[in-house]
Amino acid sequence: MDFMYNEVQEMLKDSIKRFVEKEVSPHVDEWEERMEFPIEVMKKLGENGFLGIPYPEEYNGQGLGYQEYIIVLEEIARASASLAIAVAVNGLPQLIIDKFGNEEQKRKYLPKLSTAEITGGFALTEPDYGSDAKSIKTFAERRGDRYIINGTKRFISQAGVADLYILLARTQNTGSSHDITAFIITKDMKGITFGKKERKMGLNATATREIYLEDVDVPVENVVGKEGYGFKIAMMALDSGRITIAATAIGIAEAAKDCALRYAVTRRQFGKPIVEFQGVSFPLADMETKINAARLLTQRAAFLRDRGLPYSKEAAMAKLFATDIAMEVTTNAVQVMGGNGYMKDYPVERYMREAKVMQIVEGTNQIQKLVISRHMVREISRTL
Ligand code: COS
Repeated sequence: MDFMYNEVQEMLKDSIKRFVEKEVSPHVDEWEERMEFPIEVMKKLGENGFLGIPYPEEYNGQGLGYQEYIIVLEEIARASASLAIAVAVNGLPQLIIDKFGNEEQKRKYLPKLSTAEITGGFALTEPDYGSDAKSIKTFAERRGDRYIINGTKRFISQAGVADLYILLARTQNTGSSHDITAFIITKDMKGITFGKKERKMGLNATATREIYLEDVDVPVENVVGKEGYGFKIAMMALDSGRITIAATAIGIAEAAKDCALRYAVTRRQFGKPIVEFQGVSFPLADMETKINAARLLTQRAAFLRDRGLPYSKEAAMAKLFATDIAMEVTTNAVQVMGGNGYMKDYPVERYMREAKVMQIVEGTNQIQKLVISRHMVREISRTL
């Protein structure tokens, strides 16, 4: 086990930091205010290789791993959680096509997703089925070499912005998770429309919309993996996605801690910097400790994934812990900064709003506890 970044990881951290300072940080307030997604910056991330980090070089990837990918996500999230989430969401079709797609699908889509020539999304959730993902109702009826898909997807990040989506739909109606199939659908397909932009607590630069599918005619070659294998594909993708959400949450927490710390050493009350009061310095110490612990958990999940070892429980633990501490850290950062923390003149109130959704996306933290405890029961059962 090695707790130091290697040379490649150090270089990557430096280059993404420089990119973020130049292309992201100066514009974040404007993107959030105008609720506009910076697609041109996403494209620059792609052109600079940051979107293809854990994918094979033959498909325009960097041939690295999740340990490198989370370095990039954390740095982006320190400046813009909206952009980090868009990168993480783009990663779901990337990893699904990379892991489960056939050669033709990989050649057709992976290089473009890695360079952001096209961007991607993931459509699982429906108005009536969120945590209970295996009960989705969107239906794909097989007719010869086509599927006709009808249904509604809800809370889809980047819907309307992304060009391509991995969409989960039932292909049978027995109620089993084995009825679900993963499809590649594209924005331009006839019968696909998008709902209004949802008004959200945070991440306002990203678009969240419903997707309506009315007799969408999808060729059989757009099935990813096999018919009936979609639920497992979605679950495995979410295992990886949870690592990216943990990294995003750590980025938000780091940014909040930095802001609070800078404030605490410069703000004076009762004749001295407020950091000299334990009521301020101890919460800062807790922030630093918990952020570091969350990063270690996240790095461990990424380490296991990169080695092809089981990591589902570790990814859930990383997501649970990192997002919970991001909520705690951002809330306490606002508190350390008092009235100024509550004002929009400082970014900590935004970090607090952004941290909240991290406890919800890619499986609520209650679902993470379900996943973790089921693994624990399975592990102990083997010894009984
Ligand atoms: N990897 C591979 N297969 C998995 C898996 C995983 N991580 N998790 C579940 N499966 C498989 C199970 O092995 C089971 O397969 P078999 O029927 O062949 O035995 C099948 O999937 C059904 O699993 P399970 O019975 O555990 O399903 P449940 O409905 O009880 O629970 C949860 C699954 C709740 C964990 C799942 O629905 C979930 O993660 N929900 C949250 C969804 C989510 O994260 N949404 C976010 C929106 S997308 S951003």
